[in-house]
Formats: sequence, C-alpha cells, structure tokens
Amino acid sequence: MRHLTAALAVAAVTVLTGPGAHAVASKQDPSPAAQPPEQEPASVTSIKVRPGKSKGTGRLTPIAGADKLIAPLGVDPACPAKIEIGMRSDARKAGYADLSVEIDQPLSASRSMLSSYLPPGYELGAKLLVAVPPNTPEGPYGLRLKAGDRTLAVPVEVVTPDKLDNGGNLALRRQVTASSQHVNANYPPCSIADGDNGSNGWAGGNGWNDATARAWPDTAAIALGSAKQVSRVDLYTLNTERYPASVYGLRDWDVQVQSGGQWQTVAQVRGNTAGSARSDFTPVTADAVRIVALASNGANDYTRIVEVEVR
Ligand SMILES: [Ca+2]
Repeated sequence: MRHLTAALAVAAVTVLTGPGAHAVASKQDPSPAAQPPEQEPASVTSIKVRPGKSKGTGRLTPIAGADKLIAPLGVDPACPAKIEIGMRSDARKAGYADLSVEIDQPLSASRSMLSSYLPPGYELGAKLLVAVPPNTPEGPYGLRLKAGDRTLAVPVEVVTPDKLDNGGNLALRRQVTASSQHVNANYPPCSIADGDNGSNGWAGGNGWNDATARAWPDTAAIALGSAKQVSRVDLYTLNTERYPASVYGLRDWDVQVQSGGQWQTVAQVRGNTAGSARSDFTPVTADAVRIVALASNGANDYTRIVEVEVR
C-alpha cells in the first residue's frame, strides 16, 4: 500500500508542477502513435518512483542520471538536452520533500522544483529538459540540484554539433527534415538523431511518427553539416514488449545519400521484423542521408523511427 500511496501523491504532483497542460502521470509503456482512437501521449516530464531501503540518516539526497550534461547548440527546440534528476529519502518516516533546480542563464530548465510525498528509502526521478537559446556562447554552465541541506552540481557543456563527441555517429544532433509529422507534438523528426535509440521513450519525444496513415513513401533526411564519407546506416524502429517491431515497426525502406545535389539509393531493407537493421554499402561522400520508408508491419501503417545512426 505504501507504494500505491506514493504513486498517487506523485501523480498529483505531476499535474501541479508539469510545464504545460499536457502533462500526465507517468506511463510505463506508451501507446504507439496514431492508433485509432487517438490516445493521450506520455509526457516527457513524467515522474517515476522507485522504492528502496532507507539508511535512516534523516537526509534528502539530490541525484542525477549522469555526472555531466552535454547541451548541443543550434538544435531543434523540440529535442532539447535531457537529464534524469531526482532525490532520495533516507528519512526515518515519510514526509513531503522538495528538490529545487537552478541553472545558469541563458539556459533554462523545464522545471524549477520537484516536490513529492516520499516514504523512507524511496527515490523520485523525473526528466529535466534543458533549453539552449540560439545565441548562447559555447562553454561550461552550471546546473544545481538542491534538496534539504545538500546541493548536487551537474556541469553543463554547451557545444555545437561539430564539436560533439558523437562516437562516430555522423547523424548525432544534425538537422532532420521529415515528409510529415504526426499532429501529436511528441513525435518530432529531430528525435531520430538525438542519440537515444531505445524505444522506451516512444510517445515521449524519442521517436518520429509520420502523419500520413497508409500512404507511402514517407521520408526523413538528416543533413550531415558538411560532406562526409559514409558507409553504414543503422535504423531503429519502435520495438517494445508490448509493441513489437514485428507488428508496429518499419518493414521496408531505402537508404539514400545525397551527393552533388542528387539523391541515390545505396541500400534497401525489405521484410524487416526486428527492432533495428544495419545497412552497409560502398563508402560514398554525402551531404545528407535519407530514409525512404515504404511499408510498416502495422495494420494501421505509420512510419515509426526511433533513431538513425550514420557511420
Ligand atoms: Ca531517438
């Protein structure tokens, strides 16, 4: 019952603190887009509660999902930098707990406060979105999470996509242009190049869903910033236990590259039923890479792409 009580309290808090009218309580497994009837999307700011064992010190501890945050400059505001933040209670008894969020100007955070009823040993986690205005100077900035008498400082590094440590993925944080975007704003095209290839954030801003049911082709083009040699593309489509790729994922597509202003097909995938597919091809110098989606495995036939990586 403890867990239930906390969950209810958190749901209430979400409504109070969420930035925008569409904030909803956390959903573990959001529905695929655009299955009729329309369903409310999961919020990117959904809050999660994790039980644990209290150390009984009486303290609150601010926590973060990473020891630093890289915030790319000049990216689509629909795909901001994200970091998991929260707090842990080592109190002896349940109580209300507050976490305050401070960030250096001109950066802005999606929330300034996280508050919840928190049983002993429980952790509360939420996604924090960090917006970088277009003219922000590159360099280090500060993000501070304060709970009780403790402050956790998380360095934020503002960099251009050219200076990102992209791990060899030339598509990371590059500009994406899609043939359409589902009316629901939680499927932005830029999300296919945000560095997160997991399906769990589906409907929460981590994948693109096109707007034209049963109409093909659909396209998503990623500009590489300058001419680059490419020879491999990995595509990740929606694939969760509840919404497997074999039923909801992309089935057929062409991989194209743009060279000298012309698009050419360098690889074709047909009959895919897996969550990801790798295409290797003869190295070619290209300014952009484009996925031409031709069919999905779903009866309602939308293109659903979580990530495209280019090497
Ligand atoms: Ca993604």
